[in-house]
Amino acid sequence: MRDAVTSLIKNYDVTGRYFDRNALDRLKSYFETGAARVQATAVINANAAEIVKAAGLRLFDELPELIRPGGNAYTTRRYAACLRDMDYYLRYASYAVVAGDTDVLDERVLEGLRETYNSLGVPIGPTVRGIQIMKDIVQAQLMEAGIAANVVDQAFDYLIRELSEKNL
Ligand SMILES: CCC1=C(C)/C(=C/C2=NC(=C\c3[nH]c(/C=C4\NC(=O)[C@H](C)[C@H]4CC)c(C)c3CCC(=O)O)/C(CCC(=O)O)=C2C)NC1=O
Repeated sequence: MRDAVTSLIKNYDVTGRYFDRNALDRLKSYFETGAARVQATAVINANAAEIVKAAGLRLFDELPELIRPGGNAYTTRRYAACLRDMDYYLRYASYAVVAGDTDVLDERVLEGLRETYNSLGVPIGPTVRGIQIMKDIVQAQLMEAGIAANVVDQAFDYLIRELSEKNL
């Protein structure tokens, strides 16, 4: 599992190069945003349960068929599984925010997920929507706390993009 620094080291070491201007710019940005990324994670941690709950309510409000008979989140067990998945996405997104890298998402979350979801009939589009709603809620909380909200973009956008693309 890699963070922004170890990813760069890996990429440059493969070809035996010293860091160039581009690498140094990326390192600079990683360190300059460090405090904001840690603060953003603290906000996510402190509000995780509330974020997941609010996002779930909003998602089922927008797409009520999910929790009606025949919907994938219908029955208490599947409703709970859905919210648990949202909690996974939020927690792993918070790790990726700290790491400044999406490798943890590939390794721990996205690997094999599509196959699992397809075999269980878990709909991808609504899952992606749920992640988008969590991103919106987190960003609103960060703005309220005076923390640069864009530090969470990379992590959430990566989850959204990877999940969407793999199922088109
Ligand atoms: C940390 C990495 C990780 C992920 C991501 C993960 C996801 C994951 N979600 C699952 C199920 C599920 N996931 C959902 C989710 C939803 N259904 C909907 O309609 C909504 C759109 C959506 C919520 C937003 C549901 C309902 C199930 C249960 C499906 C079933 O058992 O029929 C399963 C099958 C096994 C189980 O039920 O626990 C896995 C592995 N597990 C992991 O270890």
